[in-house]
Amino acid sequence: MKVDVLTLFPAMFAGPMDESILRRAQEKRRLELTIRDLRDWTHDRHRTVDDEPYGGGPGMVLKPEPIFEAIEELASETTQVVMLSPQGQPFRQSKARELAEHEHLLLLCGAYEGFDERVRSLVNHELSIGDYVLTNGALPAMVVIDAVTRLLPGVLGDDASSAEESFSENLLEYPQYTRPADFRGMKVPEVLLSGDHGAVEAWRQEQADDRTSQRRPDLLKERKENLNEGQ
Ligand code: 9WO
Repeated sequence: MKVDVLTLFPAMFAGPMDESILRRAQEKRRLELTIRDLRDWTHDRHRTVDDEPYGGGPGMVLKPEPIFEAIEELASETTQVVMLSPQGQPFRQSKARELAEHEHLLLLCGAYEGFDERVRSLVNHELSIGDYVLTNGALPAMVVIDAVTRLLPGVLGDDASSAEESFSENLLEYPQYTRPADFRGMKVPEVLLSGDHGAVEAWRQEQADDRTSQRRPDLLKERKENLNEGQ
């Protein structure tokens, strides 16, 4: 998969995108990631990318010209243009799976007060990673890259990928433990030491259901609806 990122802050991507799974995915040529500075598509001495909002109001708005020129240069018929924005649909694992099926993603990172509305005419997906105020769209773009890259064939080992498959969008993970069995008097549940795989599986399912109903009843509701619909 090829991923191009259009941002005003390329340097923000240096650390996270060069470590761990994302680094290995690039070394294994499963991911071709290019971080691009939006200012490279400006033509004035000051490399202007923003301007005051029509109608007045605080802050500045990202101009359409540089973004249109960049997309027209970088996108092809196999490209999915993804806008990261507080106004986008919530980014979920199902969307990560959908995006992982495409050959080329072009991620647009917002800044200032956001994009000129006309940019949305070129966008295939508009995504938000959550309802909180951020500095710009760089971190959300990294979240999307991380979630999608893990789903690419050959990126995760077999065990990890099966763990990925076990993740159900509507169920929280069960509690995890590792050595020592007794840490400062806090003991690992006996069932996990029993060697009874059936009992372990049943305990994990029960724990996941309990944890989900206590912490995320919204997910449980959606899970029941999906099960009723036979999904
Ligand atoms: C404004 C806002 C309003 C109501 C609820 C949440 C909110 N978040 C923001 C916000 O983060 N403002 C922006 C910061 C202004 C445009 C540049 N910034 C930004 C955030 N670009 N993209 C994002 C973003 C946030 C969450 N998910 C994806 C992208």
